Amino acid sequence: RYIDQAPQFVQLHQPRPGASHPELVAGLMQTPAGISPKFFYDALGSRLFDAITELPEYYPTRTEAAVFAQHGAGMARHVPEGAVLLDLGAGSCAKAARLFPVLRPSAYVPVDISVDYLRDTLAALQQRHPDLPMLGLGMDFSTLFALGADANAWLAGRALSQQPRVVFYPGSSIGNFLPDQALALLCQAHAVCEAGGAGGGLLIGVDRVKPRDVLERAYDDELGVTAAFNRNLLRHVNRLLNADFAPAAWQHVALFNADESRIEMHLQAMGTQTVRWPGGERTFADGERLHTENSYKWQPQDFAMLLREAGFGAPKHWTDANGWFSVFWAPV
Ligand code: AVI
Repeated sequence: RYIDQAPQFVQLHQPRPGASHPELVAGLMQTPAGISPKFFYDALGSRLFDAITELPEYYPTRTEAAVFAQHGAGMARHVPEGAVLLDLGAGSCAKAARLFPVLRPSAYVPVDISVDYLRDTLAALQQRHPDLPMLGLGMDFSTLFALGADANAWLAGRALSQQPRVVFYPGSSIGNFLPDQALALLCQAHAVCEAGGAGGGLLIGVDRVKPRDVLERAYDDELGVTAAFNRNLLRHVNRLLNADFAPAAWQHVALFNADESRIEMHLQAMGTQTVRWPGGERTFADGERLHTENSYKWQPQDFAMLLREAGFGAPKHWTDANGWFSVFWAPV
């Protein structure tokens, strides 16, 4: 039994202050400049994102929750019981925890880049579920998602290597990847599932195309929480690179690019801005934009094709009454 034990943790990667971060610097030097949205999620950024999910304008979280609440029993007919539940971008772990009674996993393996945040939330969750083995994986799965030797040894040590694996990827975070990158990540998820016992697969939430005003309000809320989330990225970059961005001098911009089927978030320089860091600097003209995020909105038939391309079998699909958000089950 696994009682009163602190969850175990494997830290594979965490962005560190003082490291060189060539990817960040290259993005800052490009025209137009860009920063990967994974840098939103320092400890404050993770909390700001949790606040976003409470906003009346931000429909995805509550719409997805309604799809799970309404169709959870139907999903459970396809998703195997007793699986190892791998939760990508777990954050507060709340969404997966709500599914424990339906999916009855044999182990819970949350994966998140924001290691300190995950450590806290997972410790609290382990207290509430003392019998469920939990392993936190602190890693940046956006570049490579694979279980390392430590995680495989942890599963083997609990005789869980041949349990089916269910990769849970809710929240439409797949939308934050360019379609080619999304396909690469889905292929990796497929390989991870395939390495476990029969019956595994991917349970994934995907945001859908809808009227522009609904989309743009969701990413530019009245209270300015999303604006703070966007600007907090600059504080995180300041810490990582020892740079001197002045967050208050950057305006939050969110717009729907219908040709690309994506919300784009940018930070727009208010006045000329010169940003310096050890070994480099970049001057931004007044009004110049720094691209911080894409959030793709999919048509369900296109996403189903992407899943098939990644190697999954015929997917099942559930949605809400408005057809705003979809949850797919894609078997290995
Ligand atoms: C995490 N991800 C799915 C969110 C989204 O909707 O693309 C991130 C976010 N950006 C602004 N608001 C929320």
